[in-house]
Amino acid sequence: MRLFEKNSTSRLVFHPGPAPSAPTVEEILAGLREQPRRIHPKFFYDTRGSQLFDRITALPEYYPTRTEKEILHRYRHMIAAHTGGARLLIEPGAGSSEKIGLLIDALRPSAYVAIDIAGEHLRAAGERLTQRFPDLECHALVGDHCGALQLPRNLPQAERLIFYPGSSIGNFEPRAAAAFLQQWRRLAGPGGGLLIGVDRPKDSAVLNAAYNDAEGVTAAFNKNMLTHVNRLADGDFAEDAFDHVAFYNEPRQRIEMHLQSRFDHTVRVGGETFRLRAGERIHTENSYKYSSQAFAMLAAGAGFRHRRTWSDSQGLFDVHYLEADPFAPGARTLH
Ligand code: AVJ
Repeated sequence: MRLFEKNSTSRLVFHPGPAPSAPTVEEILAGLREQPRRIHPKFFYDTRGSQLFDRITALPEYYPTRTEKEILHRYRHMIAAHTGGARLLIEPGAGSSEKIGLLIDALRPSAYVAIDIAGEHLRAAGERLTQRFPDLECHALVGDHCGALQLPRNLPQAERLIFYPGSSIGNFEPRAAAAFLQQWRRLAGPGGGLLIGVDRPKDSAVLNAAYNDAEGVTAAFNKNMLTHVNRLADGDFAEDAFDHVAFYNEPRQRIEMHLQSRFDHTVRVGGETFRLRAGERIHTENSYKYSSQAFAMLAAGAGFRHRRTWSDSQGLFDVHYLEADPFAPGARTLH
């Protein structure tokens, strides 16, 4: 397997990841055997899923993306003043790399590493970015950022800045989110930082609308996961045998997404049979919301020092800048 492909015309270095392995199929089966059944949200993002998510970000009801972009654009110079330039910029779960485009001129990174599970989507995004910023050294690394991250060798030895926008941290259970932030503090290393987007708790009506858009794009995004799973694990799920269910669980401060079976039926996945009753739900995503204080505390517990928060005028969304705390336990390791 070639470790990387260098595009002759652009400064994009593409690092193809390992082929989906048996653990992926086993992971899907393990989730489906659970009660309630569940499928990990990372399986939303095949090429069609990534395209549907791009459509979600443009929906009138789905405020997080445009609100975060507004914050990044409005405060880009202040953000750069806090982070300092010439950093090695690392973006796990980069998707279409649209948001980083708002910051490149201000941050002037030594290089940019985009990591995503959807290889073709990642390569296309990398091509677009290097066309827009011809001097940018851009690495596209295919990989699952929920797992252990192995960065390519021969990257610039600069202080690191991890960029994690979109409130994707909300997909993790709070305890797992803390463990994830710890892993990133190690990845950031001494003098490293984290620039992270976090959606705040708010009125249920606003949140429920954001995950139940009138056009039905979120429903299509949710159901497309079944078609992706069929391809990955030799399944025979039928999308129209399910209804999209999404609601704000206020006490847990999270959006929950499920796929609800319309009638009793059986599905076969990876050689196993699953009996689904009418009304039975498969859990597909949690999206936790954090107040500014709650997130600063979570990050502090993971060894980050809170430096600064930028928010929009309506207080819907936060962009936090945190620095790796050199005195935090285990701070010295670098990956
Ligand atoms: C990409 C995980 C941040 O939870 O808001 C959008 C995914 N799910 N609509 C979110 C999503 C339904 C999104 N994140």
